[in-house]
Amino acid sequence: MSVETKEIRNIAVVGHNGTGKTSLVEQMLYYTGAIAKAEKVDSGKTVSDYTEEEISRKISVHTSLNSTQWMNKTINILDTPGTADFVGEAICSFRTAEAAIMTVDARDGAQIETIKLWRRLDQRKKPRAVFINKMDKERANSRDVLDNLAEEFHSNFAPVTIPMGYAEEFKGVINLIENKAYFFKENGKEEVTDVPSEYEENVNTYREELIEKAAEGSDDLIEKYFEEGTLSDDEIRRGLREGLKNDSVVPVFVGASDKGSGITSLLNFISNNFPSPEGICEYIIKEDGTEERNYPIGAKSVAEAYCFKTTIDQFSGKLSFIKVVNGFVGPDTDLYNNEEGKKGRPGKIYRALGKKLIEIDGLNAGDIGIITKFEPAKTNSTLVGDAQDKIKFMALKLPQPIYELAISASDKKSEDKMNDALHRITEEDLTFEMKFNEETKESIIGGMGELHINMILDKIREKQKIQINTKVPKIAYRETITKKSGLSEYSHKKQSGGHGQFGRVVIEISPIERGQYYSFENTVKGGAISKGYVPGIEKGIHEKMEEGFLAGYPLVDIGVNLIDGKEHPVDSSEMAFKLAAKGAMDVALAKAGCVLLEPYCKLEVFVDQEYLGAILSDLSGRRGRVLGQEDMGHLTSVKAEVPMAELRSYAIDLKSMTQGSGSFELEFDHYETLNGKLADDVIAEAKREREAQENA
Ligand SMILES: Nc1nc2c(ncn2[C@@H]2O[C@H](COP(=O)(O)OP(=O)(O)OP(=O)(O)O)[C@@H](O)[C@H]2O)c(=O)[nH]1
Ligand SMILES: [Mg+2]
Repeated sequence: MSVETKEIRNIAVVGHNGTGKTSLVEQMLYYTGAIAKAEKVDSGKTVSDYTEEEISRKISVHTSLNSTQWMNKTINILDTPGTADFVGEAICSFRTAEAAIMTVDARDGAQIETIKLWRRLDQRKKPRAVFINKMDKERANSRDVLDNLAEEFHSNFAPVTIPMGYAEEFKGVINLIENKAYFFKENGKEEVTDVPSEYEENVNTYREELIEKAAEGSDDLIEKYFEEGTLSDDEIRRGLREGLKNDSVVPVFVGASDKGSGITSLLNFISNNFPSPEGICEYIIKEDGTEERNYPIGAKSVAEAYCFKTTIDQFSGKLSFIKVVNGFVGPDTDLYNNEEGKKGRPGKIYRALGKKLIEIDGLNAGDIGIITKFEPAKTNSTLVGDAQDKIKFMALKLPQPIYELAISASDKKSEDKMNDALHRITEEDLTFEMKFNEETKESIIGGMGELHINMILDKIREKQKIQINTKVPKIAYRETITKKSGLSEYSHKKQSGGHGQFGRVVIEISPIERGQYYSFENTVKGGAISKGYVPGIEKGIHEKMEEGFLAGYPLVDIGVNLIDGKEHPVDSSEMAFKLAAKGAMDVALAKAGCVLLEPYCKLEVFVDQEYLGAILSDLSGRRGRVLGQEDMGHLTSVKAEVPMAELRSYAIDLKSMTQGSGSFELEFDHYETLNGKLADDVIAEAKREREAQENA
């Protein structure tokens, strides 16, 4: 049934890979009665990891939506993958949920993805809690993790639950605000008791810490705490609730998610203290194109929603995950995608439990649900109930692909199948890109890492029964000139039977500003060339610019001045002038100091400090220029400019240099001149390829 805005809790469960997010969600669903039995991830039967690739690899790959009820609240839980290759899925969940739960391994504290995800949450000022998981493991130590988190992130971490024992001795958790002990029962739910006396001292110490941190939630509580040295139970709750909402306090829970420990306290806290969507501001795009976070959920009655995720389900077809920001969206609501001029009615509205869809009567402001086969929706689109409504919600900000491959199939039919399948994936997964590189004539796919790309290709190979070949993409070098050519002339003459061909062109070429590509000036005097032949000349110049001069890469940033020429009353034609212009370009280019340009990327690498030295020396070996470094707890981020040619296997190399822990972001930045032996190699390689093609 539809739920009032203030009764909704939207939560993104995020964290380093393998820290127990899916297990935690499974237990939350079990405790709240949404499912009859909690399964282990390794069994391949959890609600949330339901796709083939998730079951076979035992990791989450997609964000799943799971709705359940607890204490009269509807909790929409987005279970996200922790593996960096699928960060796009985590980002779409941040955008949508009002708060996050970060799972942290009780043995390891903040790991690389914890730190990176934390930074992403900081950028969005997203309220968050921490769940310190796997207390049942050897070496688990929640005290160390709390200290480590405080050191890494400088937030006010307020312990809400603390463990009773650890590793084999782990018995459950004590809830410091309820003052109750929750013993976990193997394959059952938690048993609540009074706090056993042996833990009293521990409880008192941690309660002091809780009160001190909860006070940070609001100015009047800080004052009261300073004056009186303590807070009442109600004030502690208020401090946590307000502090969580304004991101000044981070409540911390402990447990063992796949044993079902620590779950009740977390659920109680979510229902009582996590923010409802009511009045929380969404980001919109203003008319001038800038973004603003000033659009409170539930402030208007007209239906307004956005689509934050699309998947293609083999049975239900296209599923659009939507969040309603205002009004009500029911099966009969007219929804317009005004940007694309499309309109439709959802027909049916669903909540979800992983792959299971549960039909409901509709979604109020703040709620999240799914509509099927709804053509007007695609990821990032704004959907509104009024054709005149111009509101536009901000699109997801996703990182650029960092790993690219050139692909081809064995024959035309397979190629079509491959392209269709890949195209469908680009609709679902906005961190996956597919393009044809005009300059290198290759089909390129790009994604967030080797795993991401391999998984997509494996799936297509298997489903479509086609062979897909991959290779390292060619670098899109370019060519340009470094000086003026001086006058350069060429005559195209041919005498064959009847009409001959004649055209003479005199040009001068000169370098123009980087990024301007091409300019053309006609300074021919006294009608030496009729106007009608000039388009032919420009065509010839364009063709030459595309063909290149040194190594077959496109020429750029060249200004051409057409100075003089000659025509013949009978033998001249547009074609003759085109060929003459190409010839004149060859003459000019030979005199204009032609060089290769190579693409450079802006690179940001995130590594543990212990690998910093190795990373920096590796970057200099890759001709990189380090622009700066920034400490992020025990991680360091290194920003650098590096030639793209040196980064083609960086996704793999960085993993091996950092034992799998390092990661990076990458975007194309600019072109720079390539000289010397490296340039000679590129030119020689191009020549070899040309000859091989000619001989083939
Ligand atoms: N001993 C123990 N194992 C756990 C606990 N929680 C999860 N695990 C195990 O740790 C592994 C990873 O758990 P998942 O729930 O898949 O972790 P995740 O964070 O969802 O992983 P990704 O989604 O791939 O990032 C599985 O084998 C779980 O059974 C726990 O509290 N104790
Ligand atoms: Mg998972």
